[in-house]
Amino acid sequence: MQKKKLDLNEFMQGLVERNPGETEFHQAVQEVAEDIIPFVNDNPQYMHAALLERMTEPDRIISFRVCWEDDEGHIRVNRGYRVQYNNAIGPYKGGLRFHPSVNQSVLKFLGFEQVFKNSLTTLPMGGGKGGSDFDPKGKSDREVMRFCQSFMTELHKHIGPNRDVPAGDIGVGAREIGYLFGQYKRLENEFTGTLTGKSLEFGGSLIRTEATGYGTVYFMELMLNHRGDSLKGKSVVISGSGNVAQYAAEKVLQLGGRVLTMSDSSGYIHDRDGIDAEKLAYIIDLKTVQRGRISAYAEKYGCDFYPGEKPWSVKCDVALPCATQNEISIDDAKLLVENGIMAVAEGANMPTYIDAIHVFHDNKVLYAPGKASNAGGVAVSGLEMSQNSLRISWSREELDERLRNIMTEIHDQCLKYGKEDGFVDYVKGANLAGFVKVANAMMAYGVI
Ligand code: NDP
Ligand code: 2IT
Repeated sequence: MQKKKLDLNEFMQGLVERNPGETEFHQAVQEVAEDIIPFVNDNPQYMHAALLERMTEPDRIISFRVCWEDDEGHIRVNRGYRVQYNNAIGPYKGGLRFHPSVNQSVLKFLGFEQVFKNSLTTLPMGGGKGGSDFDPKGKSDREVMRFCQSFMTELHKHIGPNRDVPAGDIGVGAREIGYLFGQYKRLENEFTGTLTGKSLEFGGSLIRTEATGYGTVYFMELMLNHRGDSLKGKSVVISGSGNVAQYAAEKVLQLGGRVLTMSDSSGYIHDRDGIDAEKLAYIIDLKTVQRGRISAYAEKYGCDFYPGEKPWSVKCDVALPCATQNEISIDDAKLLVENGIMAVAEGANMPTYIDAIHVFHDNKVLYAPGKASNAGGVAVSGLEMSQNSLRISWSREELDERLRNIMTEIHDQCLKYGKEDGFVDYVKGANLAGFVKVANAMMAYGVI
């Protein structure tokens, strides 16, 4: 039977009806479908196999109650999830997010993006994402531990080194991974590489902490090099001050750029003298050890703090959004363009609204979507899995080299599928390259 060509609006209408209210998920699919639908219509083998329809439906979603006791003895209830999105090219792989905004829509968008991202890394990893609406902010270490143990008491049934390998994301760092892995190991009575982002003492990989931020900046440098330019001497605006933002800032400094801003959910700091290595060390301590607010930086170094604002009005050459989804609106994008922005690389997942992406494209701004530019984190997670399976650990230099090679391969794939008339559409490049590998694997399996 001949199948009718796909129409973007009709496709999206069906998706919205099947997934009511899941606006983040709709947005992530729309961004991909804008490129994939014309491609699928031109490549009937994918259209007849209903690949896009299949890839927009997760393999399964697990949702569960997480009960824990706070320090005052009150019983607390949160909701935990794991979205096992697609394992066509490897075990499900992706982070866990602990943040009050977590819901099914957010995790479906993240799981969907992860499938394409992991495909781009060249490593054999499927896509998944999970987490909880639990807020680690303001909780004691013991409360976080009790929550993590309860969360893992359910999650452990669904994960494993060849099934599903979670890692960190917003609100899940070394502390949480330690508690989660400890409980997993206790329940399974097995020491396997079932989580990544582990500490070095128990199977973690060098460079994993730095990988997402470093990889994002390597990707930015590759985009600029492709235009005959580099980061050296460029002014850089960064949002966020967590794991990704910290190591993006570090790599910018190493490559000779100037970091002007960082932020958290309460506002941003603008340091006109630049955030140097010493000031960055203060930020890393402030956010990871003291778990404080970014405004403390402004007090300490006497610079401006803008409560409740995002940093996009600061004039810069390069922007690195590294906080969360939907932080660059169409008006922010217009302002960045007016102020002469050259390039944007996403450290965060989906920080830019679709209409803002169009503004960057219309103005020939180099723009790298997160699924390409922030793939360094999950790539080094993949390398952590390899090291765990081999029961060895590679050196820092070797891992950094592998990370740089993977970012270069991702950039090459974007050029292959996204370069037209001298301009590189990195969104199209990443979407098509990510899609083809997963689609071909799914075709080989038949109708499942
Ligand atoms: P962290 O929890 O370490 O840091 C998150 C940062 O973003 C903090 O500065 C936080 O501020 C800020 N933030 C979080 N939510 C909001 C919000 N709703 N509004 C404004 N600011 C917010 O997380 P990561 O650095 O690990 O993650 C940052 C982004 O990078 C996320 O989009 C994540 O999905 C993505 N990512 C992470 C990878 C990783 O390996 N960790 C890999 C690839 C992508 P505050 O301290 O006030 O909460
Ligand atoms: O969004 C991401 O790629 C991550 N949070 C990292 C996932 C991982 O498995 O390392």
